[in-house]
Amino acid sequence: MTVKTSLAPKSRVEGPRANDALDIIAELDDKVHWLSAWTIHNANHLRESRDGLKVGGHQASSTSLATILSALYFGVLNPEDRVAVKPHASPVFHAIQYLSGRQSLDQLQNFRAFGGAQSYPSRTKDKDDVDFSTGSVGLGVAMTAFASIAQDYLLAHDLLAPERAGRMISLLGDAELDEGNIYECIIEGAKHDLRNCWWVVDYNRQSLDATTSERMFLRFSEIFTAVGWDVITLKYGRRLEEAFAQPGGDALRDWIDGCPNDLYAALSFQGGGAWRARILADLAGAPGIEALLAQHDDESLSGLMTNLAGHDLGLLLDAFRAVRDDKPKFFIIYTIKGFGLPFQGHKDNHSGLMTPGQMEAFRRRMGVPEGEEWARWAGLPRPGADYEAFIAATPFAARKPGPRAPLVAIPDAEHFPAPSGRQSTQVAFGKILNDLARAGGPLADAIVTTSPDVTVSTNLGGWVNQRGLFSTTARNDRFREASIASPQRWIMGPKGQHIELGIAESNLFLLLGALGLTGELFGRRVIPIGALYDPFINRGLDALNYACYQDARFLLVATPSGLTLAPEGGAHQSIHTPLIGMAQPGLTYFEPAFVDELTEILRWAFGHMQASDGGSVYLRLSTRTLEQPRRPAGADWREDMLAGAYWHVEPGDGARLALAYTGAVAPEVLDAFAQVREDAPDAGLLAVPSPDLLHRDWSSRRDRGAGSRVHKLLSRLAPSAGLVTIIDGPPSTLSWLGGVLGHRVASLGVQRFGQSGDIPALYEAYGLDAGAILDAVASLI
Ligand SMILES: Cc1ncc(C[n+]2csc(CCOP(=O)(O)OP(=O)(O)O)c2C)c(N)n1
Ligand SMILES: [Mg+2]
Repeated sequence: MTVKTSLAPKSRVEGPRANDALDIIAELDDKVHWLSAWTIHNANHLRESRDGLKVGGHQASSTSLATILSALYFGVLNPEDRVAVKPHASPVFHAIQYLSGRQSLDQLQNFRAFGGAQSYPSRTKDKDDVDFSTGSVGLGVAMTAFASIAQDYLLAHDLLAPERAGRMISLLGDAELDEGNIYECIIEGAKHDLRNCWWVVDYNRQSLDATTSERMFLRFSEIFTAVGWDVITLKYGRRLEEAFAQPGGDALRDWIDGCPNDLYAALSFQGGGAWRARILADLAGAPGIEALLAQHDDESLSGLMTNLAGHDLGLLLDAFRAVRDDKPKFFIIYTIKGFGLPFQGHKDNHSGLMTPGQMEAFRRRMGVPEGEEWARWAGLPRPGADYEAFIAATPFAARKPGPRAPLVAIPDAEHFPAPSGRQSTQVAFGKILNDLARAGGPLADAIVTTSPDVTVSTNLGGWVNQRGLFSTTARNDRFREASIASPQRWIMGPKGQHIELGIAESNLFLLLGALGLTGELFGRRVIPIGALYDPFINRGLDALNYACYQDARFLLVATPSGLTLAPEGGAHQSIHTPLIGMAQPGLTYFEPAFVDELTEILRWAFGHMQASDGGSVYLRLSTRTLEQPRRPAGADWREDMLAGAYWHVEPGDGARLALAYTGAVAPEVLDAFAQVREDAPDAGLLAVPSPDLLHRDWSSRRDRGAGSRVHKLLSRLAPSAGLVTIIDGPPSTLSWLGGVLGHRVASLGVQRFGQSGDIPALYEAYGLDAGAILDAVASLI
């Protein structure tokens, strides 16, 4: 089976009304230009300012992309298509939504204000229908590719009907192409037969600081062609093409083709007189050129010379509608930054704002009546009802919010048996997934795992053996066919449930982001699980943050972690990841020591990932094998554990001492604790599998934490008690416990880079062994 053939693009605005439609879209596009500039102007010059800060917004970046966006939304997009809009063209997106009746005036008037439309399109914060958040450049771009792979996964698993599939489209700035994650993404795309993905570059040859390097379009073209994309370059608008067809036109075209970016930009800023002088000087004596330029006064010449493809609506519509296949498309569309505004082409225009005087001139030029600046149709040549009817008939208008994706049932606790005997949390995690795969059921069928080339070493092998690798085409395991012994059985096909990635952690988080949004984007939920080495979270951190910012739901299993990775040394031992886990919104961090904790956490996580007020979950696991605890009969530790901490050994009331620990350092803690109890028999031992949940509950309360879970737990101790905290990670993960009730605290953890060794040597050197714990106890007593 292959999923390659099922989806053809379907543009529906065509046929006899096409010319009329072009005029209407052009009129709407004028309004989009106006409203986006006005929205920014209002935020900066008209709305009351309480703090005197410049509000900002990007008039130059917006006008650069406006016509491309108008073409897409009013003439090309289908309801199933999903779009990532260049972050600083947010006002254009909101203007289009406003004209389409999907955005309120109040939101536009409060652009960049608290509760108003966001500076950059935001799935979670904007009130209109943003498909993908953008902001950190490059990430929204790659997100569309991974969303397309996620869509193919759903199609192949019969979770999405082919007619519900769409094109995943990114509108990006040319400087975004400097971000390395773009290239990691397209390499991965090539491996996964990426399709139905368009990247549309607003090629204005300006970044934030300056005009960009020459002839990069050639390099981009080569790179994208090499990884299997169709590259479509749209350079000149039709007015310029007509000029090129006249006598002198060839010379003019050659001159523009050879014109350096900065000169072209500077002339665009200077206008008709400067264009004329420069071209006549450079092309003196070229036949026909003088007559060609003489047809235009300065204003007309300026319009002609800036008539690039990205500002030619008809050309754009034709180009987008000409796409008939699902091969990925890379559009390089020439534009002018600040097009039509007084600072067009100026190298400093990125954050330029029109002055009130310039805005007034712009209003008059756009034919917007004074006092009707916000009115949807004011100044346009037709009655408003015509525009409303037109927009209502566009294909995109048929987009409706879908019902909430159905929940995936989570099996009862007895289906999550805790593997017994000496275990590491990493091995136990692999076994639990393996058992789930074998037992089958809705949860096992909904899980999709992924890993950046560490599937085997993070112990997902058993799961993959049973559920196979996802690939749009079937492929057998040749090693197996040749009877070569291997514990791994890598059978690939459209029904596989593991997506194997190359070693690029940024791709892992973007894929988790896309898979974690399938419920929202495609109406069907999958349960994504990503496995990687804990230290390499840092490599993909911005993409992780980005996935969480969009409220994507996934389980991140990071293993091994900390100094317990002993012989692997300092390059692989993670230190500060617990603080990432605590500080990252949208992500709940757990670091269980024991397997019975892990199974409880996993069941909770599968629910939390699906709850409307839930989020993603990060498990920091270890390869260290630990003796599993025998819990006293009837002990009820589970509820406290899932809230972050429980008394592993209850303290006596008013006890003078407690140890609090997180994770795989448990054996040293238990050893030290046994010795402590000889002198202080009422001392308590607090297990803290989620410093994150515990801290969040405590710090988010307005009663200074008095009603918090940790307050209740620590109230068992005497006010003067000492508290020793221990984690194979930053001591600050737990040191705050001393602030809850003012207990004296000594915090042990790792504050220097690691190195090779065995665990006893490292824990001794870094002050985490039983001796160090006892020393800390002594210092408090
Ligand atoms: C990761 C990241 N780094 C830096 C920025 C700040 N920044 C915003 S836009 C931009 C460059 C804009 O150039 P381009 O992508 O060409 O867009 P244009 O405005 O020219 O359309 C930069 C550096 C950012 N948003 N994200
Ligand atoms: Mg640019």
